[in-house]
Amino acid sequence: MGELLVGKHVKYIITVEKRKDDFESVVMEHLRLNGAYWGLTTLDIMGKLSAVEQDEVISWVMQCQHESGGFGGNIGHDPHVLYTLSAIQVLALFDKIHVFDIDKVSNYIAGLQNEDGSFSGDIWGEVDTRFSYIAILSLALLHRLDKVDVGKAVKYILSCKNVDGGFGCTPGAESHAGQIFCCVAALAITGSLHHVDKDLLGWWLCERQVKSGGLNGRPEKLPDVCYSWWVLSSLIMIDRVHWIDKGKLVKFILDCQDKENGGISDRPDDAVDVFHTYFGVAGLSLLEYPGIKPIDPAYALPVDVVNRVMLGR
Ligand code: GRG
Ligand code: ZN
Repeated sequence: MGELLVGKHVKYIITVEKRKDDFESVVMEHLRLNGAYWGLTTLDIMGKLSAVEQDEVISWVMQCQHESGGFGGNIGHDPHVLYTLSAIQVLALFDKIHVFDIDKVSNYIAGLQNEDGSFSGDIWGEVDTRFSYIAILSLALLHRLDKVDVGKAVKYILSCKNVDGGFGCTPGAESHAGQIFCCVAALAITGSLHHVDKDLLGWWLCERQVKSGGLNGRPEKLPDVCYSWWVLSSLIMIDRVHWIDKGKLVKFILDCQDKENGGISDRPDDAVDVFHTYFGVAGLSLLEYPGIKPIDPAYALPVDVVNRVMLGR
């Protein structure tokens, strides 16, 4: 089995951050703040966050803020909770959350809660359990969870639970590993995991491992490195990670590396991108791969950053 090519991945992430005109950068333009979170968190858990110019990143993040208090994916783009969370996470990595006007940002997020406890992603109103997670995580990191009705938020998430133990994006929607991660993590952050049938959900999640060792997101689908995050973090939160073959999953992730130019792809021999590089390295962190910092499965940030932000340590 190969090993994690840390030096090559660091170089790949830094080059993607700087390149502005190649294919991936063009496709990613509207998601740049998400991309910054993926790339910088990956660098941090590999112990290489100092390789980026911190002041430049923070100044650019702050320019992505809209007058409503929310953040867009890039300068001049419309605000959305997805990018607002990335902005908070990036500043948390650099221990710079105090740079925000915390009440302004948290009022923007709290204003997106609906009467039934659900959250919209932005003013256009799309509702999804992804946005429940994002709102709860963002407000927790800002110490402003009291600005929303947490009881109702939890009730809405539970209304998206299915008979297979999983969760979907809205009530009645099919279980999907990505949505399961969002719902389980939101329940973990709010201290509500007792509402999850851990054996039933753990069974559904561990069945996601296929012969190659990789994980898929739903029955009959292809394995993909990003599910090493969505599935594995969920299994850890419900204390059932010993139900999968960890060694085989490590091998699957390492097999998805571009051994020449760095970066990790969704499955062996596909093209690499920053998203899958993050989920590959973060997955290895959850699997306790040597030399990689531990990442928190609910907060999706390095454990030392979470302790600093949440406990002031
Ligand atoms: C801070 C980690 C973090 C997340 C923020 C954006 C978000 C919150 C969560 C997204 C959860 C989600 C729905 C992930 C799934 C992404 C994905 C690979 C979707 C593809 O689904 P399909 O059905 O692909 O097109 P499959 O794999 O089923 O073929
Ligand atoms: Zn993927």
